Amino acid sequence: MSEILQELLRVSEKAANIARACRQQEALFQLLIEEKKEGEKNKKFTVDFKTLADVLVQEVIKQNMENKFPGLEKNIFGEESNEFTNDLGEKIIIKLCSTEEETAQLLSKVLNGNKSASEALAKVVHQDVTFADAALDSIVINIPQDLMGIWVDPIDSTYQYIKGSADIQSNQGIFPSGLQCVTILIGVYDIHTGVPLMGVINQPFVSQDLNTLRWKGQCYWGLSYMGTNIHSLERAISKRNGSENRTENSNPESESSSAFSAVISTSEKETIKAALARVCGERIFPAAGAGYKSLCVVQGLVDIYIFSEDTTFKWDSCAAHAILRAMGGGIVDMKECLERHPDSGLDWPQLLYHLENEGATGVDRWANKGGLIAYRSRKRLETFLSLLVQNLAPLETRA
Ligand code: 2IP
Ligand code: CA
Repeated sequence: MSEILQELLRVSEKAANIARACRQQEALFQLLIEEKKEGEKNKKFTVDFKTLADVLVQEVIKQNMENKFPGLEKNIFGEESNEFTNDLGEKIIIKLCSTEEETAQLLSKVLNGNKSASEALAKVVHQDVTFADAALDSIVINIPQDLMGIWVDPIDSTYQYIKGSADIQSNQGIFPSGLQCVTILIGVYDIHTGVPLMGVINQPFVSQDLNTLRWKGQCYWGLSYMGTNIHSLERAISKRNGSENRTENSNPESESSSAFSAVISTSEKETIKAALARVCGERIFPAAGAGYKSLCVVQGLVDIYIFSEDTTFKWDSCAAHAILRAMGGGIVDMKECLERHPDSGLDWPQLLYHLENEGATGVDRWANKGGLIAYRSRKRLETFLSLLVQNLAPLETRA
């Protein structure tokens, strides 16, 4: 059923258009600017515009999927609720109406009558988008629809989105901050086993045309189901390797002894950073956005994305996890990896997506509570872990 994946790609592109429109269209951009002014939040508008953009993108994804695959919407989950209350105390459910005019009217209720913004937003929401990847046309895969759950992160790295820096320099291809760190994440998992099956990462702001100031984006996908593993980087990798037919990973196992590189959160603990410095030397890259950091692993810019805290969630990791699985990698629970005896012979503890954390409430029910490590090559992960354990041990006993 690559039809579902094709549709996910299309709706992710629609979502990317909305994200770009909010930065590029004057009426909408003004609302984002308002967000930036400290202390003025919510004074002018009933809702944070950022929250509205997030919710709207999530609803667009949900309702477009529902239109094509009725019933699927009840298995689509995300962080945001689509219910708002306006100044008059009216409850407003944000949804796509059947016409652009109706959607504009609904949006104007939460935007306190801001007509130009509501109309601009409704226009882009209702715009038709075509998006296809020829590589997907040839694949016939039947994943039963009622087996699929979907995690959506409509705009990951919202802080960078609002801040909107367009002129950040990358360090060896990796952006520490800026609009490049913004991603739209859609991950499909098996509702019975929690294993990720399909993933789409759309990066709406990759490069900007300095004449028109328009942004171009890029989209990555992967599918891993019953022995079929395909992903969007396959062709780029085979071209780089000089053979069109070659389909394996760009990161051959023979590289296992070369130096490691990692992306980390800017809020990573000092003890972990110190241990990582011993393993990776200079090749540690702080970057914003959980989705963006995992994309750096997908793109082969680094070996590892490691995070020791419990502040990423299922919607942050599911899409990248599916793509990495299709590439022969994965995302594992960091705490469990470190507690495991290296010779246990057990499989690495992959993150799963179908079960809530016991005893947790609110968003924490869906936290990746043991932290995470994302990787492309299992062999590399194993070598990395043994080095990390050796370098953490003396630090931890000293602490
Ligand atoms: C956030 C966002 C942050 C990330 C955090 C996510 O999602 O990706 O950047 O923190 O874990 O939950 P960090 O950048 O330190 O890795 P959102 O932007 O959707 O709230
Ligand atoms: Ca997020």
